[in-house]
Amino acid sequence: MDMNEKIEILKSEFQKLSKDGQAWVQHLSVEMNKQEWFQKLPPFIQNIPPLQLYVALVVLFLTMFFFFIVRFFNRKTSNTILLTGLSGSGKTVLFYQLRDGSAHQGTVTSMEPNEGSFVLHSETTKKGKVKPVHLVDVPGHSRLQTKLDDFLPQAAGVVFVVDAVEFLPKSRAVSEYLYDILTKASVVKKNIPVLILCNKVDKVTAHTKEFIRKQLEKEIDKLRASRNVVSEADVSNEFTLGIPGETFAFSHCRNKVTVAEASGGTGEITQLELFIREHVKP
Ligand SMILES: Nc1nc2c(ncn2[C@@H]2O[C@H](COP(=O)(O)OP(=O)(O)OP(=O)(O)O)[C@@H](O)[C@H]2O)c(=O)[nH]1
Ligand SMILES: [Mg+2]
Repeated sequence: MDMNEKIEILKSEFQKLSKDGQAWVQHLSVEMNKQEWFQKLPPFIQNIPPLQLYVALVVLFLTMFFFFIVRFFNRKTSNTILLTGLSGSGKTVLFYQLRDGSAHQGTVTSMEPNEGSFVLHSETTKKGKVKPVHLVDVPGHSRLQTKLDDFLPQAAGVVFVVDAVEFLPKSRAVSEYLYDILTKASVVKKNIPVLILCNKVDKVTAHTKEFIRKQLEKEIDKLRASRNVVSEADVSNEFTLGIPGETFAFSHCRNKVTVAEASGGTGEITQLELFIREHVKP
């Protein structure tokens, strides 16, 4: 073996050694990381056999998945729409328009919720199977407004009917009732959509929906200030409305709040039907 050959062999040996060394150092640092990570876990977990740990994780995941599915379908399958609003705003007339396509002249102040499950009158000519809507007309009389709480947990949507003709003299009472609905835990937590329906637009003296929306936002802003003072004293489960420090707007609500027009008297209820079918799929 000449000198050159010896040098070559030495070189390759050295290269091999340094490669092994590098790999060994890498392996060591990974192992150390693993151990450090493992040591950070609480001792009782370190003592659990890995198989049990995996089973527990799988069970936890499946349970979460199950709850998610149940919630998802519960919400999607609800077909209840509530008609609310002050007495005389025209809820019962709207109820009959939706069901029969006629106004049933001569309705009186309702004393009981008016309930029914049916396919909307305008859809009766449609071919194929249409999912019925469960409609509840909750009386507007102040002593009967509490009936609303019985139906809210199952609601897919709430229609808040406002008399657009007699709006100004009643605007304070209208705002108070709407404020109560928008701050209810069952509405906020379940993100129930609310449609403010300005009714009786067949009359020339009816206010526009834009005017009514602005007035309501102003009134609710005032109410918010006065009610916040009260609710600091007695702890209630109600939610506060809007963004603190900003003038109230319906767009600040977590749930969707929209405004539309209708005339139960003349049967102009397209926007109402669209809202219903947006939240109760046919
Ligand atoms: N001009 C006009 N009048 C209407 C309209 N809808 C309802 N009305 C009248 O408003 C009055 C009250 O209507 P209702 O449907 O009984 O009101 P409600 O909201 O059910 O009232 P409560 O049952 O007391 O909560 C009736 O005299 C109706 O004829 C409408 O679109 N246009
Ligand atoms: Mg009624």
